[in-house]
Amino acid sequence: MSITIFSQGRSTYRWAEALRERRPGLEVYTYPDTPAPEEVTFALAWNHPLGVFTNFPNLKCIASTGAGVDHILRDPDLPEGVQITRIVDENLTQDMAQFVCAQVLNHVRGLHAYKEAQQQRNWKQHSYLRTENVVIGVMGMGVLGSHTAQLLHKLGFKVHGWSRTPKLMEGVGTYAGEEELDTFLAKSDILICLLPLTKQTADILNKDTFSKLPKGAYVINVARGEHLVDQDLLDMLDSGHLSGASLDVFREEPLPAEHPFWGHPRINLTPHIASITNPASAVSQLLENYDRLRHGEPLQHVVSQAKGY
Ligand code: NDP
Ligand code: OXD
Repeated sequence: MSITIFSQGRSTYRWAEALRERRPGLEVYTYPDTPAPEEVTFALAWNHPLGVFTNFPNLKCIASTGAGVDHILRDPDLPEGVQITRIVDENLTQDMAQFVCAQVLNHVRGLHAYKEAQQQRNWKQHSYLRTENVVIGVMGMGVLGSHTAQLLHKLGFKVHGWSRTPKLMEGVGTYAGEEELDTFLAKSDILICLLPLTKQTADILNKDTFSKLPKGAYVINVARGEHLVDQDLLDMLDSGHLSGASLDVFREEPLPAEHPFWGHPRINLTPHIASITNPASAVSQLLENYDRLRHGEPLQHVVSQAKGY
């Protein structure tokens, strides 16, 4: 039995190092340097080359090195019967919630304006919104969304969430399913997307969705670039219906230099850093699953391939 890391666009070195440090003697390879493909039972994956797993006949588990698994499930040639797992990590959860709070506070306190004003040596005070007068809608009330909603609630915002199945959360209003989406949107001064990317959620941040938000709403997408219809966001910003957006994820990453988002005055852009999995912190759950697999025990954090998350 051995572990192989399949990753494009993200470094494999820290994962290999963390695995070897925590479990000296463990056979860890980095694709394509895999001497015996038939020995590989456990894969760590981020944006792997599509179809590659068909060359590994004894693969039993593909573990995403992130919280999302869309990059694995988009492969049409996944081996039958293989289990897919994802990272659920306290640090990742806290980092996401803190990043979103930072973006929200930056928006409600209008801090961008002061950066521009500083460059012009312009001393001018602006009024700002108080937290209790702002309603925040969180799309996706899973591990990351529910923690983010709770932290925003603690800061004093009015918060409500939207998910596929109904939830009960103290201090946070909840809506579920397509039938409650419009009511949820109509009340969201700030809309945060923390949905997984699935067939049902792709392109969900579109003109129709935005038009149901109150005028002047602000949008934060920290989930996946494919949730957002780029041109619809630009149109709604230019029409004045939306006041601004914070984007951390994009259809194409790195975002191409000629993309209009780069230079847009009302878009705040970060390079997919809202919350980054730290191998040193997350490696223990991967090794736990590796051991469970060897002992024929049920794995943790398995995703439903039917639901897509
Ligand atoms: P979870 O699987 O824990 O939560 C997903 C939530 O979305 C659940 O509440 C689920 O509803 C809801 N949902 C799924 N499908 C629908 C639908 N069709 N309609 C309404 N709600 C739906 O995921 P996480 O919270 O762990 O992560 C969310 C996403 O965040 C990841 O998939 C990833 O894409 C992104 N991410 C981004 C990072 C970054 O740095 N930018 C870092 C980490 C993750 P229900 O509860 O009813 O099942
Ligand atoms: C993740 C991510 O899914 O980094 O963890 O986007």
